[in-house]
Amino acid sequence: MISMQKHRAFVALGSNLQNPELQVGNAINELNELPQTTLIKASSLYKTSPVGYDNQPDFINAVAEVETALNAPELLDALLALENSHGRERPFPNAPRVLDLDLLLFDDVSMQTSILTLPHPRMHLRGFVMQPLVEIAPDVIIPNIGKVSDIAVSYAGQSVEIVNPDKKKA
Ligand code: PH2
Ligand code: MG
Ligand code: MG
Repeated sequence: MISMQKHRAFVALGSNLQNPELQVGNAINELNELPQTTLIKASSLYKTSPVGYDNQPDFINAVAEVETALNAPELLDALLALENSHGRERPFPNAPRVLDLDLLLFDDVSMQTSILTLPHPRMHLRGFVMQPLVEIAPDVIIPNIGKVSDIAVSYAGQSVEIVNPDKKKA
């Protein structure tokens, strides 16, 4: 029997269209349905102000940890297919979206190809990624950058607030 190598990966989820809390909540569960992939942990949902292109609604963001026997390009393809199944469109860079799934980390892989850069090159600069990540994986090392809990300190000008389920309106 061929032994399948298991990998540990972290995925950033984001949405700011069409009921973002539902989009991100459903997508977290759907990560567990991807081929050869198991959801290990998911962060809380966070309400975050837009970074990069300001003139758009606030986002819901989260980070999830998965175990997978897919390789990194296969996992990336599966994430793009999941985005598409939620009706993702790409009218222009950083446009509002129903679902964005970004591969942040894949084991301790550091690589740069035309389709995929690991670790995600901007992850450590983004509060909407680092705050959920430090909640579930403070001890993880970002290759060439450092330990998550050392990096996730302050992100001037960006609002990142945990969505407290108890405070949700019925
Ligand atoms: N994603 C971006 C650009 N800006 N801002 C927030 N708050 N959340 C995001 O997920 C996000 C963003 C590009 O993918
Ligand atoms: Mg993104
Ligand atoms: Mg993306």
